[in-house]
Amino acid sequence: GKTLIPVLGDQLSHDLASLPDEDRSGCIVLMMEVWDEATYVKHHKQKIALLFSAMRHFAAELEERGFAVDYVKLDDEDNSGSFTGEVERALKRHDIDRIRIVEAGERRVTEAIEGWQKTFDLPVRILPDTRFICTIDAFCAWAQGKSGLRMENFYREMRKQTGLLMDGDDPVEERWNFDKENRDSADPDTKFPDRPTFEPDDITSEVIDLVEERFGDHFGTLDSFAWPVSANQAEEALDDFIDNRLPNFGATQDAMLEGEDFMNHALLSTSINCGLLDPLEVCKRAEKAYKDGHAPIEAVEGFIRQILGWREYIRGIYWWEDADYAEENFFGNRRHLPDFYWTGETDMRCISEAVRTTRDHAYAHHIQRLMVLGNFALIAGIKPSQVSDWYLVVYADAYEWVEMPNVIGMALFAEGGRMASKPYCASGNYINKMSNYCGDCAYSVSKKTGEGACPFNALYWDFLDRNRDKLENNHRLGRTYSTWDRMSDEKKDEYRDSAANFLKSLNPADKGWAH
Ligand code: FAD
Ligand code: DLZ
Ligand code: SF4
Repeated sequence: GKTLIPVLGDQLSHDLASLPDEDRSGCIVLMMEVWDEATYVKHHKQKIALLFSAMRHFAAELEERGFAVDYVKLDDEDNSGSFTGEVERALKRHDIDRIRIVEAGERRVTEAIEGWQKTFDLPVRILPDTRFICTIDAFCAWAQGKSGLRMENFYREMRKQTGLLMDGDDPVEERWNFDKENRDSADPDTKFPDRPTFEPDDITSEVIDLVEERFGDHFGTLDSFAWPVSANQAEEALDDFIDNRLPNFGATQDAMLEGEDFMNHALLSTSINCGLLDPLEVCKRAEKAYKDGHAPIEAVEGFIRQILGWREYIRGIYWWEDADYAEENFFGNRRHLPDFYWTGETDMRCISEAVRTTRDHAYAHHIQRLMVLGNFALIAGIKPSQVSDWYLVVYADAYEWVEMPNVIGMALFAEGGRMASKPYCASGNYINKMSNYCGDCAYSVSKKTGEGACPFNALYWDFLDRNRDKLENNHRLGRTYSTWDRMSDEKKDEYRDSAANFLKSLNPADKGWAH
């Protein structure tokens, strides 16, 4: 018999551990478009189109390389709709005596795979995903026994382990971290390079029609679909980033500008996360740009930190945490997610802009995700699991392993601070400093309370006030609480009343509270 090698939608890498380098005749690769995966949350249309198109391109490449590929399309008759159902059908089509698969990125799928050996009465070998730079075991060994799991410490270990930006045992230019140089706002007149776009070819066009037809009620538009869908295109996108945007990546990393949806961001997460680009290779390319004098250290270090540091750390945290991570709710928040996360219909300019780019591109850059959409959900007290589900739906780069720690741990502080040393809460002042949204906003950012005041201002203080018992011992918030304590009782009440009025408008009475 042969070996069945199921390849999942985010495993589209030619060096995937389950794919043999030689003797391809002994195996059959199984790829499956299945209803369960496309709808376990109602993913943004562009995310489904990206995955299906990338899967079809990858299958064609495997065939060119001599693999026998059994590809199940969504509309194939008898498609059972699930991974397990499709493996079962494949076992009937072929003479198979064992299964080999790379571990899945998400718990839900991992659990299904772990049941196969028993269900099918065949040996099932589950291999570690070698595309990550740090294995799950190595991360857990690092995390074991530590009181705080700070990204910075993990990142330094990874720098030493990989030798990236190292000079022997020391960091190049004698500093680990150039964050201080990377906190500028952006001049509204800045001309940013155009985003590289990849026109839909026949495969992508067919998939786009399929998605429109079968997932028409899902969030988002397909009109501006321009993501790389093959390894070659992703490589082009990487070249474009290194040449045109990496040199300025650092400086405006935290900035936001109206109508500038991409700025100097890499736009590489969709490709890395489904396997079209290898994260370590991406880091090496950036390091080379530094060594060649093409990009400065603060840009390159800032970029490598995101991938070698943040991305690997986030993935480790996902597997380090328990299965109930999804339900963490440190502040006990029960407010429903407001409709404007879907419609964009709000007078808050920063939010309507972030929702617009999310709808149009299945993308928003990091500071929009963290300091606008995430910050609002945090200070307005939205139920974390609802926020997390929203993020999993709307971004083309979202898989539970990366979305969940970013939302539950980083943006919402919903696990009580195992990841972040303080909540990323901010008033309108921060958004005004880092963007040009406030000038065009119906609200006034300089007005603290009352009619027409920026809602972030009162929500910020109200958040700190109502969660005082949970936060006041956090030494990084000591000064903030002193500022609050110095306010008059009258002022404090104005903040509380403003926040209460605004929150009332968010929660129509008929909707009640989340449980
Ligand atoms: P750049 O800003 O140019 O960064 C370069 C690369 O670094 C990215 O491609 C990505 O691979 C990596 N990276 C940077 N920050 C992170 C991070 N915090 N976690 C993991 N990787 C990181 N990223 C996802 O890939 N999927 C998600 O579902 C996701 N959800 C997020 C939710 C919230 C609330 C927040 C605050 C962040 C989230 N991120 C997520 C991280 C980050 O915002 C995106 O990776 C980034 O915006 C992708 O765009 P880019 O490729 O232009 O990234
Ligand atoms: C995200 C996604 C979607 C929308 N559809 C599929 C699919 O039809 N077939 C598939 O193999 N993978 C899909 N994926 C990606 C999977 O959800 C991803 O492989 C798992 O989350 C990994 O645990
Ligand atoms: Fe956002 Fe407030 Fe600025 Fe309006 S004034 S854009 S709501 S921060």
